[in-house]
Amino acid sequence: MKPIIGIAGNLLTKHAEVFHDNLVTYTPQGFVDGVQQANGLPLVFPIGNPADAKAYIDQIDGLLLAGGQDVAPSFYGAEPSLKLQETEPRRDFFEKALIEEALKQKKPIFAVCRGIQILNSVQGGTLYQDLSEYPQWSVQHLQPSIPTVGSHSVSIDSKSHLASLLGTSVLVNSYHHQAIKELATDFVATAWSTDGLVEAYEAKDPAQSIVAVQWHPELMQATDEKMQGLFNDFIERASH
Ligand SMILES: [Mn+2]
Repeated sequence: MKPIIGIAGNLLTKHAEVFHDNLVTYTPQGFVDGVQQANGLPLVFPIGNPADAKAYIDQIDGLLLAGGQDVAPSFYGAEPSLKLQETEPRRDFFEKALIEEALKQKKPIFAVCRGIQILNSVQGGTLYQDLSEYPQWSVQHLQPSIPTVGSHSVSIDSKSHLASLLGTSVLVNSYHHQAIKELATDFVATAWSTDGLVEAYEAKDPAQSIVAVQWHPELMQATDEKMQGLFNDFIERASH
């Protein structure tokens, strides 16, 4: 049996001509490709009623949290700063319910970009709303170049699960203007950019199987075996 991977989908809220201005539910293709190439069965969840989270999580072996909008600052007790970008509160509340149910059922989680941020927010952590407001973050985290190639390095804790997959240093792509500020106490940071920003974390509780990364492995997996390796590992974790 192939493990079933629930992917929390997004809603295209900007009217797109190609869809005749209709609203469209979607997930970036790299998540589908990464899961399929790892022999998993992707299942995209449209944004829905938080009360349905259990019914969704009951059906899956792992939860994938994808990239997208900024998390609403109210989720971590902050007011919106001037450089906050688009938020989608319906997605925030639905994903919060999916996360809480997945943790309750101890289903493996793979969180990417916005995913690392909302997971941290739901568990009591906080975010930087825009890195340019803080001069200490001196590495470019919003790369203007193509996403298939990494731009900044991260150093990885040699004792982490992530290091067993990527080694202790790797080049990652970077498309985030927000980042982890205070990490939730349930998590332990496992990778940092050279300016000290948290780029990955895992769960402290060995009963929870979580890999969260700030970069976009789904945009590198087609050409980078190590990044496909994160998907292979997720499917492996979801197989138990
Ligand atoms: Mn980065």
